[in-house]
Amino acid sequence: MDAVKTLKIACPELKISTEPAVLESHGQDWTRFRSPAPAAIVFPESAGQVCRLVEAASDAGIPLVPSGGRTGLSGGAVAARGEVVVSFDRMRKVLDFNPVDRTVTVEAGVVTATVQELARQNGLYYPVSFASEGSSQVGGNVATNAGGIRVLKYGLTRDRVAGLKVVTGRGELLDLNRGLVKNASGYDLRHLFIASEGTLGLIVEATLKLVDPPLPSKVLLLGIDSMDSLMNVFDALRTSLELSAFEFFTDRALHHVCEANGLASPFETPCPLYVISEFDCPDQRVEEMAMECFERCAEQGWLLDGVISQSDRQIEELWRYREGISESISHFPPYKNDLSVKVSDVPGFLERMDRLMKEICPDFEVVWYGHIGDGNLHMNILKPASLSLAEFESRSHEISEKTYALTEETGGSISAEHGIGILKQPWLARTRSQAEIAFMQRIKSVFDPAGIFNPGKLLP
Ligand code: 2HG
Ligand code: ZN
Repeated sequence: MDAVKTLKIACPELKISTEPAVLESHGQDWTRFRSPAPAAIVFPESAGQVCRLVEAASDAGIPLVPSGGRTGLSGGAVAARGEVVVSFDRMRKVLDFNPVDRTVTVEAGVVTATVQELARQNGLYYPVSFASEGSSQVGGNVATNAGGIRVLKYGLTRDRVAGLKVVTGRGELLDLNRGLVKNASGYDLRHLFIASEGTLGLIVEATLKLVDPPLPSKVLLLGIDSMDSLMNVFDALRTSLELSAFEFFTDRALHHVCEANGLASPFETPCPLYVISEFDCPDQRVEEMAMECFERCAEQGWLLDGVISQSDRQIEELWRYREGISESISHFPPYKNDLSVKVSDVPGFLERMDRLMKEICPDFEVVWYGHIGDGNLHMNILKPASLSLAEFESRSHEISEKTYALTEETGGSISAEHGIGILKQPWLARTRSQAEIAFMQRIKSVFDPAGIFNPGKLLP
Protein backbone atom coordinates (compact mmCIF):
# COMPACT_ATOMS: atom_id res chain seq x y z
CA MET A 1 0.00 0.00 0.00
CA ASP A 2 1.34 3.47 -0.72
CA ALA A 3 2.32 5.89 2.04
CA VAL A 4 -0.66 8.22 1.60
CA LYS A 5 -3.23 5.39 1.86
CA THR A 6 -1.49 3.93 4.91
CA LEU A 7 -1.49 7.28 6.72
CA LYS A 8 -5.13 8.01 5.74
CA ILE A 9 -6.30 4.71 7.20
CA ALA A 10 -4.30 5.15 10.42
CA CYS A 11 -5.27 8.77 10.90
CA PRO A 12 -8.39 9.66 8.85
CA GLU A 13 -8.55 13.25 10.14
CA LEU A 14 -4.93 14.04 9.12
CA LYS A 15 -4.61 16.75 6.43
CA ILE A 16 -2.52 15.32 3.58
CA SER A 17 -1.46 17.16 0.44
CA THR A 18 0.02 15.82 -2.77
CA GLU A 19 -0.55 19.06 -4.73
CA PRO A 20 2.55 19.70 -6.87
CA ALA A 21 2.94 23.29 -5.57
CA VAL A 22 2.80 22.12 -1.94
CA LEU A 23 5.22 19.25 -2.60
CA GLU A 24 7.58 21.79 -4.14
CA SER A 25 7.30 24.41 -1.38
CA HIS A 26 7.30 22.01 1.59
CA GLY A 27 9.82 19.52 0.21
CA GLN A 28 12.73 21.89 0.70
CA ASP A 29 14.29 24.56 2.89
CA TRP A 30 16.52 27.52 1.99
CA THR A 31 19.25 25.14 0.90
CA ARG A 32 19.98 25.04 -2.80
CA PHE A 33 21.65 22.06 -4.47
CA ARG A 34 18.80 19.53 -3.86
CA SER A 35 15.49 19.22 -5.69
CA PRO A 36 12.40 18.46 -3.63
CA ALA A 37 10.68 15.12 -4.35
CA PRO A 38 8.45 14.21 -1.37
CA ALA A 39 5.64 11.63 -1.65
CA ALA A 40 3.25 13.81 0.37
CA ILE A 41 3.08 16.59 2.94
CA VAL A 42 1.07 15.97 6.11
CA PHE A 43 -0.21 18.71 8.38
CA PRO A 44 -1.02 17.30 11.83
CA GLU A 45 -3.06 19.52 14.16
CA SER A 46 -2.29 17.92 17.52
CA ALA A 47 0.28 15.84 19.36
CA GLY A 48 -2.22 12.95 19.27
CA GLN A 49 -2.31 13.05 15.47
CA VAL A 50 1.49 13.11 15.38
CA CYS A 51 1.59 9.97 17.59
CA ARG A 52 -0.84 8.11 15.34
CA LEU A 53 0.88 9.07 12.13
CA VAL A 54 4.32 8.11 13.48
CA GLU A 55 3.04 4.74 14.70
CA ALA A 56 1.63 3.99 11.26
CA ALA A 57 4.79 5.22 9.51
CA SER A 58 6.91 3.10 11.80
CA ASP A 59 4.85 -0.05 11.12
CA ALA A 60 4.96 0.55 7.36
CA GLY A 61 8.57 1.85 7.22
CA ILE A 62 7.57 5.24 5.79
CA PRO A 63 10.41 7.78 6.08
CA LEU A 64 9.37 11.09 7.68
CA VAL A 65 11.03 14.49 7.26
CA PRO A 66 10.05 17.04 9.93
CA SER A 67 9.59 20.53 8.57
CA GLY A 68 9.23 23.89 10.34
CA GLY A 69 9.66 27.33 8.77
CA ARG A 70 12.01 25.80 6.14
CA THR A 71 14.69 28.41 6.69
CA GLY A 72 17.46 25.84 7.27
CA LEU A 73 20.74 26.13 5.42
CA SER A 74 22.05 22.55 5.58
CA GLY A 75 19.16 20.71 3.94
CA GLY A 76 17.84 19.19 7.19
CA ALA A 77 14.24 19.64 6.00
CA VAL A 78 14.79 18.61 2.38
CA ALA A 79 12.76 15.62 1.15
CA ALA A 80 14.45 14.57 -2.07
CA ARG A 81 13.79 10.82 -1.97
CA GLY A 82 10.05 10.23 -1.77
CA GLU A 83 9.73 10.82 1.99
CA VAL A 84 6.60 12.13 3.72
CA VAL A 85 7.13 15.63 5.08
CA VAL A 86 5.57 16.36 8.48
CA SER A 87 4.81 20.07 8.50
CA PHE A 88 4.01 21.85 11.77
CA ASP A 89 2.23 24.75 10.01
CA ARG A 90 -1.06 23.77 11.68
CA MET A 91 0.37 23.43 15.18
CA ARG A 92 0.68 27.11 16.04
CA LYS A 93 -1.05 27.40 19.38
CA VAL A 94 0.44 29.31 22.29
CA LEU A 95 -0.53 26.96 25.12
CA ASP A 96 0.59 28.83 28.21
CA PHE A 97 2.36 31.90 29.52
CA ASN A 98 3.51 31.63 33.12
CA PRO A 99 4.58 34.96 34.64
CA VAL A 100 5.95 33.37 37.81
CA ASP A 101 8.09 30.80 36.03
CA ARG A 102 8.69 33.30 33.23
CA THR A 103 8.05 30.65 30.60
CA VAL A 104 5.96 30.33 27.51
CA THR A 105 4.72 26.97 26.23
CA VAL A 106 4.04 26.71 22.51
CA GLU A 107 3.33 24.14 19.84
CA ALA A 108 6.22 23.38 17.52
CA GLY A 109 4.88 25.43 14.59
CA VAL A 110 4.83 28.76 16.44
CA VAL A 111 7.06 31.29 14.69
CA THR A 112 10.11 32.62 16.59
CA ALA A 113 8.95 36.25 16.23
CA THR A 114 5.61 35.33 17.86
CA VAL A 115 7.47 34.16 20.97
CA GLN A 116 9.52 37.38 20.97
CA GLU A 117 6.37 39.47 20.67
CA LEU A 118 4.56 37.52 23.38
CA ALA A 119 7.48 38.03 25.72
CA ARG A 120 7.56 41.75 24.92
CA GLN A 121 3.82 42.17 25.56
CA ASN A 122 4.38 40.65 29.00
CA GLY A 123 7.32 42.89 29.88
CA LEU A 124 9.89 40.16 29.22
CA TYR A 125 12.30 39.18 26.45
CA TYR A 126 13.00 36.12 24.30
CA PRO A 127 16.61 36.65 23.29
CA VAL A 128 17.08 34.11 20.47
CA SER A 129 17.28 36.39 17.46
CA PHE A 130 18.36 35.95 13.84
CA ALA A 131 17.48 37.21 10.38
CA SER A 132 14.90 34.46 9.63
CA GLU A 133 13.02 34.89 12.94
CA GLY A 134 9.92 36.07 11.05
CA SER A 135 9.37 32.63 9.51
CA SER A 136 11.48 30.08 11.41
CA GLN A 137 9.49 27.92 13.85
CA VAL A 138 10.22 26.93 17.43
CA GLY A 139 10.37 23.18 16.65
CA GLY A 140 13.03 23.82 14.01
CA ASN A 141 14.94 26.16 16.31
CA VAL A 142 15.09 23.44 18.95
CA ALA A 143 15.92 20.69 16.45
CA THR A 144 18.92 22.70 15.21
CA ASN A 145 19.80 24.50 18.46
CA ALA A 146 19.49 27.82 16.62
CA GLY A 147 21.94 30.55 17.60
CA GLY A 148 21.95 34.02 16.03
CA ILE A 149 23.26 37.39 17.06
CA ARG A 150 22.66 37.39 20.85
CA VAL A 151 24.44 34.17 21.80
CA LEU A 152 27.32 36.18 23.26
CA LYS A 153 25.11 37.39 26.10
CA TYR A 154 22.15 34.99 26.25
CA GLY A 155 23.35 31.66 24.84
CA LEU A 156 21.75 29.35 22.29
CA THR A 157 18.23 27.93 21.97
CA ARG A 158 19.44 25.07 24.20
CA ASP A 159 19.79 27.54 27.06
CA ARG A 160 16.17 28.62 26.71
CA VAL A 161 14.47 25.20 26.69
CA ALA A 162 12.83 24.33 30.02
CA GLY A 163 10.74 21.48 28.68
CA LEU A 164 9.96 19.55 25.51
CA LYS A 165 7.24 17.19 24.36
CA VAL A 166 8.46 14.81 21.69
CA VAL A 167 7.05 11.86 19.79
CA THR A 168 9.48 8.95 19.50
CA GLY A 169 9.77 6.47 16.64
CA ARG A 170 7.31 4.15 18.40
CA GLY A 171 4.67 6.86 18.49
CA GLU A 172 5.04 7.49 22.25
CA LEU A 173 4.71 11.00 23.63
CA LEU A 174 7.51 11.93 26.07
CA ASP A 175 7.22 14.94 28.38
CA LEU A 176 10.84 15.95 29.03
CA ASN A 177 11.80 18.05 32.07
CA ARG A 178 8.30 19.57 32.40
CA GLY A 179 9.51 23.16 32.78
CA LEU A 180 11.56 22.52 35.91
CA VAL A 181 14.58 24.65 36.80
CA LYS A 182 16.17 21.84 38.80
CA ASN A 183 15.73 18.18 38.02
CA ALA A 184 18.50 15.85 39.20
CA SER A 185 16.71 12.63 38.32
CA GLY A 186 19.00 11.07 35.77
CA TYR A 187 19.66 11.49 32.06
CA ASP A 188 18.29 14.75 30.70
CA LEU A 189 16.74 13.44 27.48
CA ARG A 190 15.59 16.94 26.59
CA HIS A 191 19.16 17.81 25.63
CA LEU A 192 19.43 14.82 23.31
CA PHE A 193 16.53 16.16 21.25
CA ILE A 194 18.00 19.67 21.06
CA ALA A 195 20.19 19.73 17.90
CA SER A 196 19.08 16.21 16.92
CA GLU A 197 17.90 17.59 13.55
CA GLY A 198 14.74 15.51 13.52
CA THR A 199 16.61 12.20 13.65
CA LEU A 200 15.39 11.01 17.08
CA GLY A 201 11.76 12.07 17.13
CA LEU A 202 9.33 14.85 16.36
CA ILE A 203 9.24 17.87 18.67
CA VAL A 204 5.59 18.82 19.19
CA GLU A 205 5.77 21.31 22.06
CA ALA A 206 8.38 23.43 23.84
CA THR A 207 8.45 25.40 27.09
CA LEU A 208 10.84 28.33 26.69
CA LYS A 209 12.45 30.47 29.36
CA LEU A 210 12.13 34.23 29.05
CA VAL A 211 14.43 36.83 30.59
CA ASP A 212 14.28 40.41 31.85
CA PRO A 213 13.75 42.95 29.09
CA PRO A 214 17.05 44.29 27.78
CA LEU A 215 18.36 47.62 29.01
CA PRO A 216 18.47 50.48 26.52
CA SER A 217 21.36 49.84 24.17
CA LYS A 218 23.63 51.46 21.63
CA VAL A 219 25.38 50.10 18.59
CA LEU A 220 28.92 50.69 17.40
CA LEU A 221 29.82 50.15 13.77
CA LEU A 222 33.59 50.08 13.34
CA GLY A 223 35.98 49.91 10.39
CA ILE A 224 39.09 47.84 11.15
CA ASP A 225 42.28 47.02 9.25
CA SER A 226 43.25 43.57 10.49
CA MET A 227 42.11 40.55 12.47
CA ASP A 228 44.62 41.29 15.22
CA SER A 229 43.16 44.77 15.65
CA LEU A 230 39.65 43.27 15.66
CA MET A 231 40.56 40.92 18.49
CA ASN A 232 42.10 43.79 20.45
CA VAL A 233 38.93 45.83 19.97
CA PHE A 234 36.82 42.87 21.13
CA ASP A 235 38.90 42.56 24.26
CA ALA A 236 38.75 46.30 24.98
CA LEU A 237 34.99 46.55 24.44
CA ARG A 238 34.03 43.56 26.51
CA THR A 239 36.26 44.68 29.35
CA SER A 240 34.52 48.07 29.57
CA LEU A 241 30.97 47.30 28.41
CA GLU A 242 28.23 44.67 28.68
CA LEU A 243 28.10 43.44 25.08
CA SER A 244 25.00 41.74 23.69
CA ALA A 245 26.45 41.25 20.19
CA PHE A 246 29.84 41.32 18.51
CA GLU A 247 29.63 40.54 14.80
CA PHE A 248 31.96 40.99 11.86
CA PHE A 249 31.86 41.18 8.08
CA THR A 250 34.36 41.84 5.34
CA ASP A 251 34.49 44.51 2.65
CA ARG A 252 33.10 41.98 0.12
CA ALA A 253 30.09 41.34 2.37
CA LEU A 254 29.56 45.10 2.71
CA HIS A 255 29.72 45.50 -1.05
CA HIS A 256 26.91 42.96 -1.59
CA VAL A 257 24.63 44.18 1.19
CA CYS A 258 24.96 47.79 -0.01
CA GLU A 259 24.37 46.90 -3.63
CA ALA A 260 21.31 44.71 -2.91
CA ASN A 261 19.67 47.22 -0.57
CA GLY A 262 20.74 50.53 -2.08
CA LEU A 263 22.70 51.40 1.07
CA ALA A 264 25.57 53.85 1.12
CA SER A 265 28.89 52.68 2.55
CA PRO A 266 28.99 53.61 6.23
CA PHE A 267 32.42 55.27 5.99
CA GLU A 268 34.29 57.23 3.34
CA THR A 269 37.41 55.12 3.82
CA PRO A 270 36.90 51.54 2.63
CA CYS A 271 37.97 49.14 5.39
CA PRO A 272 38.96 45.46 5.07
CA LEU A 273 36.87 44.47 8.10
CA TYR A 274 33.81 45.80 9.86
CA VAL A 275 32.46 45.11 13.33
CA ILE A 276 28.97 45.75 14.62
CA SER A 277 28.64 45.53 18.37
CA GLU A 278 25.65 46.26 20.59
CA PHE A 279 26.03 47.03 24.28
CA ASP A 280 23.77 47.84 27.22
CA CYS A 281 23.74 51.59 27.66
CA PRO A 282 21.35 52.54 30.48
CA ASP A 283 22.81 55.99 31.15
CA GLN A 284 25.16 58.80 30.16
CA ARG A 285 27.98 57.33 32.24
CA VAL A 286 28.08 54.12 30.16
CA GLU A 287 27.94 56.12 26.96
CA GLU A 288 30.97 58.09 28.13
CA MET A 289 32.76 54.84 28.96
CA ALA A 290 32.00 53.60 25.44
CA MET A 291 33.39 56.81 23.94
CA GLU A 292 36.53 56.57 26.07
CA CYS A 293 37.00 52.97 25.00
CA PHE A 294 36.47 53.94 21.36
CA GLU A 295 39.11 56.69 21.67
CA ARG A 296 41.61 54.33 23.33
CA CYS A 297 41.16 51.84 20.48
CA ALA A 298 41.59 54.61 17.91
CA GLU A 299 44.78 55.87 19.62
CA GLN A 300 46.20 52.35 19.51
CA GLY A 301 45.64 52.38 15.75
CA TRP A 302 43.09 49.53 15.90
CA LEU A 303 40.28 51.51 14.27
CA LEU A 304 40.07 53.08 10.83
CA ASP A 305 36.66 54.62 11.41
CA GLY A 306 33.56 54.25 13.54
CA VAL A 307 30.10 55.47 14.41
CA ILE A 308 27.92 55.13 17.49
CA SER A 309 24.13 55.02 17.18
CA GLN A 310 22.21 58.12 18.25
CA SER A 311 18.71 56.66 18.23
CA ASP A 312 16.79 53.38 18.13
CA ARG A 313 16.12 54.04 14.47
CA GLN A 314 19.82 54.31 13.80
CA ILE A 315 20.38 51.03 15.65
CA GLU A 316 18.07 49.36 13.14
CA GLU A 317 19.77 51.09 10.23
CA LEU A 318 23.23 50.00 11.35
CA TRP A 319 22.11 46.40 11.85
CA ARG A 320 20.94 46.27 8.22
CA TYR A 321 24.58 46.16 7.15
CA ARG A 322 24.97 42.84 8.94
CA GLU A 323 21.51 41.30 8.88
CA GLY A 324 20.96 41.84 5.15
CA ILE A 325 24.15 40.07 4.02
CA SER A 326 22.84 36.51 3.77
CA GLU A 327 19.88 37.52 1.62
CA SER A 328 21.95 39.86 -0.52
CA ILE A 329 24.09 36.98 -1.81
CA SER A 330 21.40 34.29 -1.93
CA HIS A 331 20.82 34.61 -5.70
CA PHE A 332 24.35 33.49 -6.69
CA PRO A 333 23.73 30.95 -4.97
CA PRO A 334 26.46 30.61 -2.36
CA TYR A 335 27.96 27.39 -1.06
CA LYS A 336 27.64 27.86 2.68
CA ASN A 337 30.07 26.94 5.41
CA ASP A 338 29.21 27.59 9.03
CA LEU A 339 32.49 27.10 10.87
CA SER A 340 33.18 27.21 14.57
CA VAL A 341 36.52 27.56 16.36
CA LYS A 342 37.50 28.74 19.80
CA VAL A 343 37.54 32.54 19.93
CA SER A 344 41.26 32.47 20.71
CA ASP A 345 41.85 30.46 17.50
CA VAL A 346 39.94 32.86 15.22
CA PRO A 347 42.83 35.03 13.92
CA GLY A 348 45.17 32.11 13.19
CA PHE A 349 42.39 30.06 11.61
CA LEU A 350 41.22 32.92 9.39
CA GLU A 351 44.76 33.62 8.23
CA ARG A 352 45.27 29.98 7.25
CA MET A 353 41.85 29.83 5.59
CA ASP A 354 42.61 32.96 3.62
CA ARG A 355 45.85 31.44 2.34
CA LEU A 356 44.09 28.18 1.53
CA MET A 357 41.34 29.91 -0.46
CA LYS A 358 43.88 31.92 -2.47
CA GLU A 359 45.70 28.70 -3.26
CA ILE A 360 42.79 26.40 -4.15
CA CYS A 361 40.07 28.69 -5.50
CA PRO A 362 41.49 32.08 -6.54
CA ASP A 363 38.73 32.19 -9.18
CA PHE A 364 35.92 32.17 -6.57
CA GLU A 365 34.63 35.07 -4.52
CA VAL A 366 34.60 34.17 -0.84
CA VAL A 367 32.44 36.26 1.50
CA TRP A 368 33.04 36.10 5.24
CA TYR A 369 30.79 37.33 8.03
CA GLY A 370 29.37 36.04 11.27
CA HIS A 371 29.23 35.88 15.01
CA ILE A 372 32.92 36.36 15.62
CA GLY A 373 32.41 36.95 19.34
CA ASP A 374 31.30 33.28 19.51
CA GLY A 375 34.02 32.03 17.14
CA ASN A 376 31.32 31.36 14.51
CA LEU A 377 32.38 32.25 10.98
CA HIS A 378 30.05 32.08 7.97
CA MET A 379 32.10 31.45 4.85
CA ASN A 380 30.05 31.80 1.68
CA ILE A 381 31.59 30.83 -1.65
CA LEU A 382 29.69 32.50 -4.49
CA LYS A 383 28.86 30.56 -7.63
CA PRO A 384 30.39 32.18 -10.72
CA ALA A 385 27.78 32.62 -13.49
CA SER A 386 29.97 30.57 -15.85
CA LEU A 387 29.59 27.33 -13.81
CA SER A 388 26.54 25.09 -13.68
CA LEU A 389 25.13 24.33 -10.24
CA ALA A 390 26.43 20.74 -10.45
CA GLU A 391 29.95 21.85 -11.46
CA PHE A 392 29.97 24.44 -8.69
CA GLU A 393 28.83 21.93 -6.09
CA SER A 394 31.53 19.48 -7.07
CA ARG A 395 34.25 22.20 -6.87
CA SER A 396 32.81 23.30 -3.54
CA HIS A 397 33.07 19.74 -2.24
CA GLU A 398 36.77 19.69 -3.07
CA ILE A 399 37.12 22.97 -1.19
CA SER A 400 35.16 21.52 1.75
CA GLU A 401 37.61 18.60 2.03
CA LYS A 402 40.43 21.05 2.65
CA THR A 403 38.40 23.54 4.68
CA TYR A 404 37.16 20.87 7.05
CA ALA A 405 40.59 19.27 7.37
CA LEU A 406 41.88 22.65 8.55
CA THR A 407 38.87 23.08 10.83
CA GLU A 408 39.55 19.67 12.36
CA GLU A 409 43.23 20.49 12.83
CA THR A 410 42.20 23.68 14.64
CA GLY A 411 39.88 21.68 16.91
CA GLY A 412 36.78 23.38 15.50
CA SER A 413 33.40 22.25 14.20
CA ILE A 414 32.10 22.12 10.63
CA SER A 415 28.74 23.41 11.86
CA ALA A 416 28.31 26.10 14.49
CA GLU A 417 24.57 26.76 14.25
CA HIS A 418 23.15 25.61 10.90
CA GLY A 419 23.34 21.86 11.57
CA ILE A 420 24.80 18.99 9.55
CA GLY A 421 21.62 18.15 7.61
CA ILE A 422 22.19 16.48 4.26
CA LEU A 423 24.80 18.86 2.89
CA LYS A 424 27.47 18.48 5.56
CA GLN A 425 26.73 14.82 6.35
CA PRO A 426 29.67 13.41 4.36
CA TRP A 427 32.05 15.34 6.62
CA LEU A 428 30.59 14.56 10.05
CA ALA A 429 33.72 12.59 10.93
CA ARG A 430 35.76 15.80 10.58
CA THR A 431 34.09 17.05 13.72
CA ARG A 432 33.02 13.92 15.64
CA SER A 433 35.17 10.87 16.40
CA GLN A 434 34.19 7.43 15.09
CA ALA A 435 33.41 6.41 18.66
CA GLU A 436 31.07 9.40 19.10
CA ILE A 437 29.32 8.67 15.80
CA ALA A 438 28.84 5.04 16.82
CA PHE A 439 27.22 6.18 20.11
CA MET A 440 25.03 8.64 18.20
CA GLN A 441 23.87 5.82 15.91
CA ARG A 442 23.06 3.59 18.87
CA ILE A 443 21.11 6.38 20.54
CA LYS A 444 19.18 6.91 17.31
CA SER A 445 18.24 3.25 17.10
CA VAL A 446 16.85 3.38 20.65
CA PHE A 447 14.50 6.29 19.89
CA ASP A 448 13.87 5.43 16.25
CA PRO A 449 14.13 1.64 15.90
CA ALA A 450 12.53 1.57 12.44
CA GLY A 451 14.91 4.33 11.20
CA ILE A 452 12.07 6.48 9.84
CA PHE A 453 13.13 9.93 11.10
CA ASN A 454 15.02 12.09 8.64
CA PRO A 455 17.09 9.29 7.08
CA GLY A 456 20.34 10.43 5.47
CA LYS A 457 20.51 13.58 7.60
CA LEU A 458 23.15 14.19 10.27
CA LEU A 459 24.17 10.50 10.59
CA PRO A 460 25.53 8.19 7.87
C1 2HG B 1 23.50 34.75 9.68
O1 2HG B 1 24.21 34.77 10.67
C2 2HG B 1 22.81 33.47 9.33
O2 2HG B 1 23.29 35.75 8.98
C3 2HG B 1 23.02 33.07 7.87
O3 2HG B 1 23.20 32.44 10.18
C4 2HG B 1 24.45 32.76 7.58
O4 2HG B 1 24.12 33.10 5.26
C5 2HG B 1 24.78 32.54 6.12
O5 2HG B 1 25.75 31.82 5.81
ZN1 ZN C 1 24.54 33.05 11.72
